[in-house]
Amino acid sequence: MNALLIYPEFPETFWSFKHALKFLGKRAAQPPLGLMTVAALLPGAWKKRLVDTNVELLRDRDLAWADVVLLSGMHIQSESLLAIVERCRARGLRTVVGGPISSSVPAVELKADHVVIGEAESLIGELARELEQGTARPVYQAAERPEMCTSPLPDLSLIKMKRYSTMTVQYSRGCPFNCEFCDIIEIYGRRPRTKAVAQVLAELEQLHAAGWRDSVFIVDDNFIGNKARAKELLRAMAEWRTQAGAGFEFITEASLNLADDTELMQLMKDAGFKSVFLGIETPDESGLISSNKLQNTRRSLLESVERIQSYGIEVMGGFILGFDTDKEDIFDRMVEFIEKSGIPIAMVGLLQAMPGTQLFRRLRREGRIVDGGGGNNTFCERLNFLPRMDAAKLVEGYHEVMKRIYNCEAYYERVKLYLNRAHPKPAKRAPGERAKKQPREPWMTRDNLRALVNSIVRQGVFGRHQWSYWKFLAEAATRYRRCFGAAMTLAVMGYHFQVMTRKLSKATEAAAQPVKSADLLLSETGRRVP
Ligand code: B12
Ligand code: SF4
Repeated sequence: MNALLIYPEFPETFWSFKHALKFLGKRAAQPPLGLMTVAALLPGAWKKRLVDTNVELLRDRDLAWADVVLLSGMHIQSESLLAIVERCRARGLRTVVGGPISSSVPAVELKADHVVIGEAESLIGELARELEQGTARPVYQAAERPEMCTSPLPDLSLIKMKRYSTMTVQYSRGCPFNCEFCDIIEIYGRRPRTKAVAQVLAELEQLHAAGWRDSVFIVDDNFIGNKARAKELLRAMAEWRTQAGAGFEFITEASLNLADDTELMQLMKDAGFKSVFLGIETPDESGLISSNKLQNTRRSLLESVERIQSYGIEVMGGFILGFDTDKEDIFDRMVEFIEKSGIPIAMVGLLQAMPGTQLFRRLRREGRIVDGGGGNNTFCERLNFLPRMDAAKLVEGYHEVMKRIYNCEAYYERVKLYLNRAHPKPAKRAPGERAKKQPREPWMTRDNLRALVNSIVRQGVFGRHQWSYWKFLAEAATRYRRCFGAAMTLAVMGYHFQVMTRKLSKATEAAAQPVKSADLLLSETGRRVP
């Protein structure tokens, strides 16, 4: 069989990093690890090709070559995914759709010949056999969540590695917490399932052997879901990194209780972790309690963030507006919190009731669900549920928050606050005291240099906020010389968020009327007409 694996295109969103990637000469942030894993699970005798439409074109000759097309994706990729399925159907080509999208969109709406719900490890053998025999069923649902020891080494040979800014490795699936809005725990479960240390090291080794020397995203739902195991892995990663030499830096996602474990933070630092994405959600404790985000309560969120930053780890934060408990002052409180947090990359989104979640079930019981949503909560002007606050006010407030936090000056202030905490000036040595040996970070790499030149041209010469940019650049080169690379990377990321925020404002202006009328419809009937 000739199997063509296709990854649909992402729309332009805050998370696409599109405008920052241009600076680095990259086309997408990360490769489609789900499809690379599926490829490794398919029978060895099958021939495989992978087309990620985010970095290359899907050509008719690829489709002509294929006997079967396997697609993966998130809910947000549905438009592109459906267009590809349609293109295949027009040629009479068999299609299989899997990945997170199949857990959020009903199988019939995906229009594929076969839909796979859940993780591939336990059912791919049966699917492949039945595809060969021509007896494959319309829907396959994984009966159980497989242990991670059954997950193979992803097939790295299928991707065009140089077109991505970051490579990915998955260590665990699932998260022990129980946040009401979360679909992770519905798709991947609440018991963290981890790979063996040797499996992870083999994946890193594979990347190293392929010439990769850059950042690696450990794409776990919650890297510290099982702290004891994470520590064991981190010790091994630190040792591996010492032998592998410079270049590898890690990013991951974790829960905020990371801040409670100094050993864990130190181990992450030693293993080369440079940033961590945390779901902070809201500075309003009643919102955290009502959404069951209890691990974020009974603590100072700001102090927790600062503690993590003090280990040289950048915190990226996820924030949500639209909880039932949100009052009108939530917008100001959110901006104030983000300013004080020193979190440059703050992903503020509108609450979305993802199908399959506890939130969706509750809102449906309360008659407040409008539709299944589109999977995008950071670039949208419509909600898929009836909020407690006036919907138009909520959407307007959200856009206002984005404008304020991605205002050039406000953004650079946060970057500086973070740099001061994560890369403090070394303390003055006492007379006669010898300098401690510290592992030196490269001041400037080839990629950094390329980004810097592009950044000077786009932001400093043609940008809209040249004065703020040059002021920041001057400070980065003098006061923050010790972490100049990190400062410039964040300047480039800021450019993406500034462009996206401008686009968001334009979209709001254009949509101002429809938002209001749709809103009236909501308040009168409790349902928006689709
Ligand atoms: C890394 C990551 C990203 C990366 C992009 C990675 C990429 N190239 O696709 C970044 C950071 C850019 C990102 C962004 C977003 N992401 Co994201 N992301 C992830 C994360 C953490 C890991 C993805 C991964 O590599 N997994 C590892 C692989 C091995 O797992 P897998 O893809 O599920 O594949 C397995 C099965 O699904 C199945 N399978 C997969 N495909 C196929 C295909 C076939 C044919 C078959 C048979 C089986 C099969 O088999 C595989 C092995 O078991 C997941 C969480 C997760 N646990 O997966 C969220 C996740 C996929 N993201 C999610 C979301 C919502 C987003 C955003 C929309 C967030 C936002 N608010 O804007 C954005 C959209 C992107 C954009 N450009 O705008 C949701 C998707 C929910 C959904 N139901 O669609 C997830 C599940 C997390 C969550 N609940 O919040 N994301
Ligand atoms: S901590 Fe994150 S992954 Fe875990 S349940 Fe809450 S939202 Fe989901």
